[in-house]
Amino acid sequence: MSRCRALIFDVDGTLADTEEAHRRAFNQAFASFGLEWVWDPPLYADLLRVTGGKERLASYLSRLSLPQAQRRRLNDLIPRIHERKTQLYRDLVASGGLSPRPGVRKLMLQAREAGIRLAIASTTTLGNIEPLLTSILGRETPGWFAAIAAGDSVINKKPAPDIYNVALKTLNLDASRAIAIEDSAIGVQSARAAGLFTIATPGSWTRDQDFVAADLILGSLDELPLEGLLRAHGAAQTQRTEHAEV
Ligand code: XBP
Ligand code: MG
Repeated sequence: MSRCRALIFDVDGTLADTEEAHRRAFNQAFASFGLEWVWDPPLYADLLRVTGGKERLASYLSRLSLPQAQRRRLNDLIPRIHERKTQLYRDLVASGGLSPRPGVRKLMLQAREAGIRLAIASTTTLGNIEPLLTSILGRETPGWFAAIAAGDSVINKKPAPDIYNVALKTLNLDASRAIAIEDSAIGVQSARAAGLFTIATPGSWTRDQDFVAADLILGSLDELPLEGLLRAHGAAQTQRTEHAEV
């Protein structure tokens, strides 16, 4: 029997396929600062190995060969570029082109009906989350979440476990009592490092990554109802307890 009391969702790529909107917002922000940087899809897929927009920008900058004074000036500009990118991203989200990935809404409704709490653990900027939830799932949905852990509330972003630990602390739950849902290998690493049973639902940007660390891999959340997820969680917990006792 599963003792799961919460589902903790990642955001980008898990709730919706948002990375194209992030990519476009980055490129629009670069243009507005007169920078000739263009992050095309293959480059962006590679840059996704660094989570967090500001960290991603710093990592990109470190790849460029630049005179020291210019590097310093651009490094100092990162917070402003990122602030602009965040505005542009929210505008794109508000324009309404995004939809939830299959099964997301149904799973949330099933969990609410079963008295299982919902939470979020994401590296994206905290202020991006409410507009996204409102846009893809409906105006009332931000209120469905008992914990929203995001962005700069931790120093070490995914793959570190910190953001999941913040969510668990807010929920006042041990890791064994929750399930994490992720779309990327880095996210799975983060959730597993926090001790969570972790379901991977790879998306368009992450399909080719290595999900060996995940407890369960699904094409989408539509593939298994809540009951099935709880059964898999219960079986894994029993196995872990037996393993610990040997
Ligand atoms: C995915 C990310 C995010 C976004 C950018 O986060 O890496 O950093 O690409 O967001 P998750 P910001 O899958 O954990 O939600 O620019 O707001 O940092
Ligand atoms: Mg993600």
